[in-house]
Amino acid sequence: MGKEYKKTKTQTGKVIKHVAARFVVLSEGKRVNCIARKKIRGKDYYSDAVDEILVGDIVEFQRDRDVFIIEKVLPRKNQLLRPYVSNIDTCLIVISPIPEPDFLLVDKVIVNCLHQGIEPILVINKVDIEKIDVSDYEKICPIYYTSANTNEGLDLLLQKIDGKTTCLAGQSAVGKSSLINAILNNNRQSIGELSRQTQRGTNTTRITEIINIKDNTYIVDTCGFSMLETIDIEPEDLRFYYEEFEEFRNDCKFNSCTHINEPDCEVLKHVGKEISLKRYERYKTIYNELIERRNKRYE
Ligand SMILES: Nc1nc2c(ncn2[C@@H]2O[C@H](COP(=O)(O)OP(=O)(O)OP(=O)(O)O)[C@@H](O)[C@H]2O)c(=O)[nH]1
Ligand SMILES: [Mg+2]
Ligand SMILES: [Zn+2]
Repeated sequence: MGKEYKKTKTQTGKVIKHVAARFVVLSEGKRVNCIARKKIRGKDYYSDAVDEILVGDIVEFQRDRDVFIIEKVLPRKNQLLRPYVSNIDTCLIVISPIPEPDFLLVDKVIVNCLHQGIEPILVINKVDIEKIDVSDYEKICPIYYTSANTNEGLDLLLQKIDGKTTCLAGQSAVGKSSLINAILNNNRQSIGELSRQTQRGTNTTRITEIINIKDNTYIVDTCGFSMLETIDIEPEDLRFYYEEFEEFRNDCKFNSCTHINEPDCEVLKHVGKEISLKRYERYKTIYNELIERRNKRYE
């Protein structure tokens, strides 16, 4: 028996691709083809934390004879449904002048991101056509202006997501795939190719690949609006995801004030001033949707 048949030391890497029973793990700059140890795929392996291996997972693997086997999935920072990936650090919420932005969707994604420990970043794409006014978001999240056509703003954006794993959210045709392609600046993934790959994007379809831009920087493309899975929070907790309420909420009469219709609500007094009226109205819309959903649950 040659030396190469011996079990080797444990290595760590990130799962960047999943096809059938094979996983591509990026480890120290090398792509390693791995398979999973059977027990990992059962729910009992890691209590309820891990029930399978997802793209985005950090895994430990070992060489066993001539195959590499994933032995362990390290605890996840988060796990998304759409896209179906784990360990996301930042989310680029892309809007553009065409199609016209839907800020209710933007706000829902922001809440969802904050809930999952993901930093939301607003990306205003297609600035070569027109710049959209997003002053409502200046205090809410970082804002980047880009054009996938002229490459404007791409360097700054790339700096922001350096060393992170990033997903994209945004209506169809705002330019998510174009931005990735412009960033990659090559034709490794054509727009058409990416669309085909993710177009089956129902809730259950898994994303098969995350793109390694450089070193520890990864990006996940998604088709259409993602990060919109039902916001898993109670309506009463929605207020905590609105940064602009923070400086006023301690002065509301009630600690439990949701700033909807309680008496002596300090937050309400600042709507239309420090607090954007439109953001506040959309807050109420999301609040009511969450109430409705809860009522349905108990019907
Ligand atoms: N003028 C202009 N057009 C752009 C820009 N970015 C993308 N486009 C165009 O917008 C269209 C849609 O771009 P995609 O990158 O496919 O959009 P997407 O967000 O990935 O769409 P889905 O995959 O359907 O969700 C294409 O025709 C692009 O050429 C930009 O910065 N400026
Ligand atoms: Mg796309
Ligand atoms: Zn209040």
